Amino acid sequence: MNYIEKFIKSSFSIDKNVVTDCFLHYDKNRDGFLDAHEFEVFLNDTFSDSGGTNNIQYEMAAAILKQLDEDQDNKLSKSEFYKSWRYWLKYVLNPVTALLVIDVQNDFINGSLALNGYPAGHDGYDVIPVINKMLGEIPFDVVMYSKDWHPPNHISFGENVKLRPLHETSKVSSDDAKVGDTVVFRGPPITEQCLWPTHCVQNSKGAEIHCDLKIVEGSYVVNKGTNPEVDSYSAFWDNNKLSQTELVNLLSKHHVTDVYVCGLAYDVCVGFTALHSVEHGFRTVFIEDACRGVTQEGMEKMSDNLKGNGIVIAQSNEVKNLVEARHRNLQLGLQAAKNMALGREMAQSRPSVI
Ligand code: VGL
Ligand code: ZN
Repeated sequence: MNYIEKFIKSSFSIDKNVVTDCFLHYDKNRDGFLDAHEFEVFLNDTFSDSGGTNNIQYEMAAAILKQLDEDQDNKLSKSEFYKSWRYWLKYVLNPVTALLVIDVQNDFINGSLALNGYPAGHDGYDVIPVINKMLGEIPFDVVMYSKDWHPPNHISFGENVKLRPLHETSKVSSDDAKVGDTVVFRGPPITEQCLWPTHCVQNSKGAEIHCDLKIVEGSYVVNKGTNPEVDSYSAFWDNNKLSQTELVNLLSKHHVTDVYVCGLAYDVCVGFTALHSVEHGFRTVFIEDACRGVTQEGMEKMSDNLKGNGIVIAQSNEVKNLVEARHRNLQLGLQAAKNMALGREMAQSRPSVI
């Protein structure tokens, strides 16, 4: 057991003596600061999973230090360390987790938009046993299922292309437009739209969550894509970012820090939900083997996009250790540090109340 493990249990109480002991342990040269090297050793102990060591990249350590280091002198004072314990390490060691299960609906499995008819040739059904296993074994604090939930006159349906005028920049005319094409609607706002077959129509059989998916007690369902004028790949914002579902409020109400996403489809709705999740400041994990996609190229592009935005790509067999904070991932550590720095900046810029 490394030194930091001994402190984990006290991380809720944030006993000053415990924090001081920890600080002294890592302040090897006893100068009253954790310098960049000493901090790296601390990170190495904190972010190793119980099994082995996890090689801290130097840049990652520097990036985390930069966020925690209030006066930017490239070392942590005792007071900066206390604050970091309270507002950063606490969340690293005790995350509040949510699993978002995106659009595991009949239409994407054996209905009008069944993934097995698309270039990647994936079978949407295959996510179900993977997700059910996680739901049975992993103590997520919150579980949420999203449903693509379109009205019959929805803008994304190929058969509706003539319901709205196209913009002059549209490369395809309404007479030629077919499913699979991308058109541009005049709006306002001007809206680029990939045309899909009619799918997930509200209250239809195709819009139901597949009956083999486990629905846990106390979970939530969020509908998306309900506005006929705009598509919504993400379960947070619509594609034009004009409105949000209740999802972010729901997660905030539960004090969720970490969002895990899975479901259908990798390169469309799961991917965009993950991107918006990290944009909201949630530490975000994309569970790759619990997703299936539309095209190989789309999935590769999405994967790069996710990584470039600080989202952790994990496999389902790694999730339990992450959720229980036995495995502590550095990238997620960096996100928590950024959130702490943001909170500090907001507190400093807030006008004081008289
Ligand atoms: C989706 C295409 C159209 C999805 C929804 O859930 O990934 N894809 N609408
Ligand atoms: Zn849709």
